[in-house]
Amino acid sequence: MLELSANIEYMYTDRDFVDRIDAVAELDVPAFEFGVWLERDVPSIRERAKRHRLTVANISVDPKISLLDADESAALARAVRATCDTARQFGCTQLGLLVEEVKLEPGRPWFDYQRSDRQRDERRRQRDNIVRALKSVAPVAEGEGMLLLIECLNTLVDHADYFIASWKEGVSIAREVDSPAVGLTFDAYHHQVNEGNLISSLRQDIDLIHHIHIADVPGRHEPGTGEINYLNLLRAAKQAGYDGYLGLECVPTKEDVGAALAPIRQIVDQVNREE
Ligand SMILES: [Mn+2]
Repeated sequence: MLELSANIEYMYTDRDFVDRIDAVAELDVPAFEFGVWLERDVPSIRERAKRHRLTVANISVDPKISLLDADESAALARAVRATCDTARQFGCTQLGLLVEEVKLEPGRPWFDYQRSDRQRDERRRQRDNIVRALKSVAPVAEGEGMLLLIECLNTLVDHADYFIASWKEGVSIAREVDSPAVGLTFDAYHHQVNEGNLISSLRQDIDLIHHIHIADVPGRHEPGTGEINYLNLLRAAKQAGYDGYLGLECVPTKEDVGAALAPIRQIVDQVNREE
């Protein structure tokens, strides 16, 4: 069954962070998620989630550590351990992990790095560092019963210097790590901005996809405001065997968030009813 999870970093931003959980409960969505947690009031978040019987679907590994840098492996292991401890308090078993940014030449599009041998070699070295870093922390996550989910972000609109700009590269990294504790978040918004081909990607690599993020293009607003056909996409996800959360990482266009989310809720209900 597909279930919505509201990302409270993106909605109700005029409210105190913990109070946003009350707003999610009023929406009658079963789960919420957020990113980094070190500067958040973890006990209050836990208490509020429990009060409303809401699931915490996903949090991010914190502090953010660059997986591109081979010297950071001890810091990464510490961050993963600490995040597992926090996630356990919420009953959350999925940890988002961003690999961070290429710092060679900020603002340069990733495909430009293919032009010289030196740049190609540097990118190759950084890619291998990501694989090595993930292999080193995979047993930690596995031992804790947690999933580490890397994510591809778009480099054309929002994250010019982020390393994993293509789904294929993210998949190749996860396949090389080859751990049941390491998979991918499929972010339909980022994927559509950088490369499109959403349904094919999703079908082909569904075994690695443990979480889905949704928003529409352009603008990262709620599904239904742009060019992504969420009925067909979510139907394909369900038919391929996806059975999990759809993290709403969108900035609603309406003050009435419930009204903004009505179309995607209708789509999720419809897809869930289908055989
Ligand atoms: Mn995302």
